[in-house]
Amino acid sequence: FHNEPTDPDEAEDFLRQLYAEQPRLGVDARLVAARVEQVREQIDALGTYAHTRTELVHGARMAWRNSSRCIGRLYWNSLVVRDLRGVSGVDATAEQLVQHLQIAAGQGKNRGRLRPVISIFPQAVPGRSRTVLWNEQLIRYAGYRDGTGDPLYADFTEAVTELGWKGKHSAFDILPLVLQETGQEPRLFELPEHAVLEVPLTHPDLAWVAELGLRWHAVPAISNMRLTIGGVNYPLAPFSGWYMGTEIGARNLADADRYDQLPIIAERLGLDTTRESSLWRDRALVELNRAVLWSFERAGVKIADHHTESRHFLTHIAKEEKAGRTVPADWSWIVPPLSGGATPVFHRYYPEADLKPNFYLDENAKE
Ligand code: HEM
Ligand code: NRG
Repeated sequence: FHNEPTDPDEAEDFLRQLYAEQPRLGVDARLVAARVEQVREQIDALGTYAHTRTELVHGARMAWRNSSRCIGRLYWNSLVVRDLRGVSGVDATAEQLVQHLQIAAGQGKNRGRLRPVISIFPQAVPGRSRTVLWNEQLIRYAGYRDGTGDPLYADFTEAVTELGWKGKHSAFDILPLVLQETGQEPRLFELPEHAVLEVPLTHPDLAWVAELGLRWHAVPAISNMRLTIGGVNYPLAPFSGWYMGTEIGARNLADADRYDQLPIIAERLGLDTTRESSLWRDRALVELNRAVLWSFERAGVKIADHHTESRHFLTHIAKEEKAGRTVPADWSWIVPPLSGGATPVFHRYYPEADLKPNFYLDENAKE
């Protein structure tokens, strides 16, 4: 349940690291020692302690920096941190989640200029109830038993249907948020249209791609990972940046157990799907990924291609090493699912340390 008392040694490690790597905060050794002492006293008395605003902001950025599976870490130090530690209850939480999506997508003339954002809700406190979000991501598409939509969310869709939700039964129905106060019934919150930026897919050369009716949402906002900073757990801390095109074009729309579009595209391309050696899957993948990147770019919505993002990741490693830090990374997640060997991240290994602060996936958050 992750609301055991805070480990004081983990708190101390974090505080010492933070104030050592941020000399600009002007906190000298004596002040760090005093802060460590104060935190130990708070933990003794209350079972946990409260971060200062600086500790929260920098702790969240360090958690991103330590995320071994993330190729997008070059911009870790500019993460926008929303301090929502004072927000609880299903209604206020839902309102702030909607606001997260609006800030992340950019507003007014900046709509489409995506900004990396994290919204941090109250920390876990021993014995205290909290507001739980069921959704894995803030924006996801429903999946129906007849195969319509995203099969990955068929169980979730069934669960919200039992709670009274009714989808339009299109291939891209946005699922509602499900929020639950400990000990109470879950409540559904439909995302308002203005909070969900989406891009319909077209293709630079193949006009028929538009007829497939494919689309994807602009903001990937993971909402089921626990943020841990200095021994304090934040069970609800959704974060978002922007997509790398392959996440959509080589996985979400391509996987056989997701939208499974490769056979459809290969057929429209007139390829020989009876022989694997025609490489019809590969050719369909390339066209689908071109469609994703082209459509987002034309719509003015930030997206990254896997070649550029791979180069940025190596730049990130070089910068970090200059700062005296190693970059833990998980090869099998870092290497893109398309043209792996054509990107520079493929041709090397990475240290695999589990550093904190970090994000962790807990067992199914609901119930
Ligand atoms: C995973 C890219 C921002 C934390 C990933 C993955 C990609 C990616 C491609 C692998 C996803 C998969 O294979 O399903 C990016 C890009 C960003 C970005 C292009 C643009 C700014 C962020 C931010 C955070 C973050 C802002 C947190 C503050 C993570 C974490 C994972 C991850 C924790 C692992 C998720 C899991 O275990 O399921 N990222 N990311 N990323 N990213 Fe990033
Ligand atoms: N593959 C998932 C999203 C995982 C995280 N990716 C990001 N994160 N780009 C999907 O929805 O396809 N981010 O915070 O930008």
